[in-house]
Amino acid sequence: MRYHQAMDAQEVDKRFGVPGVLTFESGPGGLTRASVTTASCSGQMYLYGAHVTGFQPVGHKPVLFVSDATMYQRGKAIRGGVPVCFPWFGPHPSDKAAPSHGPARITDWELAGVDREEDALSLNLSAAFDPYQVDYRVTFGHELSMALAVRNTSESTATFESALHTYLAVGDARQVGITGLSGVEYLDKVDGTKRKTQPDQPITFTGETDRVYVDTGSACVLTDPVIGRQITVDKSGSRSTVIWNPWVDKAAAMGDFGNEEWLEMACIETANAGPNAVALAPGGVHEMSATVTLRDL
Ligand code: TA6
Repeated sequence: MRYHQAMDAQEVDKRFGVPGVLTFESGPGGLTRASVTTASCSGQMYLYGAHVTGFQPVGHKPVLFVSDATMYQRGKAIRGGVPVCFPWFGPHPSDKAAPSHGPARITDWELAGVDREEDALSLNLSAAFDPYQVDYRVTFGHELSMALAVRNTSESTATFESALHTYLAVGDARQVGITGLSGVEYLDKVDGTKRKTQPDQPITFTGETDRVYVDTGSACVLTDPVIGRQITVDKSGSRSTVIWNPWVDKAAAMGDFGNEEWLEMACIETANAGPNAVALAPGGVHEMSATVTLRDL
């Protein structure tokens, strides 16, 4: 039985809930929220936008950042967690009225099923964005893994961009370092989208940072000396990695983001964007996945 927003949270909980392990409730804005508790972690996601908003391995602090100022209302993306950007990244190339990062994160997804493993639990969601059918599997366990499978249902090649726009929670964005992209070229969106090359040194935040690293399949490691941990974002089926921190001015300009919250987050986004957009043959399927793991320092 597939869930659709037409069913209320109570009915979803009756059909898919597992007492003490997986519950569905009507969250802020009346959005149906899934709460997961396994032996290894707790997790949270909204069916609206198929939006993961929480992942906390047992004995660790929350891994994902969600703004205290986020709105939970249809038509607006939740600010933080892991927005699903699809089938375009950033502003629509031609339609100014089209939603930033595409409709996927402001769409009610169907819950197709739930799978339980040893100490992990997976939610399988799906949605259609013509001409694409998209299946999204999120597994909450020792790791957080997210896999986005896109099928082109049309008779001609279709080109899309995608991103799992992961907001990581950090102790102080000015003190984190991100490795894994040395020598990789990037489009610097705070400097006229100029193409540059990452020197052989960790990426640090000293101002607004908005970079699309291209032609890279590398994992990234964020080292956080304040919280005392390393977060690894590994990936497959992704040729772009976006690194973003809005810093002071952009944070102040965002209505759903606290003025000081830029200190508490860093985005490492698993993507196929810009020159790495995916041209998918008729009937073809493309899968992109991101896996987030923690290690204490
Ligand atoms: O991933 C970085 C980025 O493309 C930035 O340019 C910034 O716009 C951010 O996404 C957030 O976009 P949003 O539409 O969620 O405000």
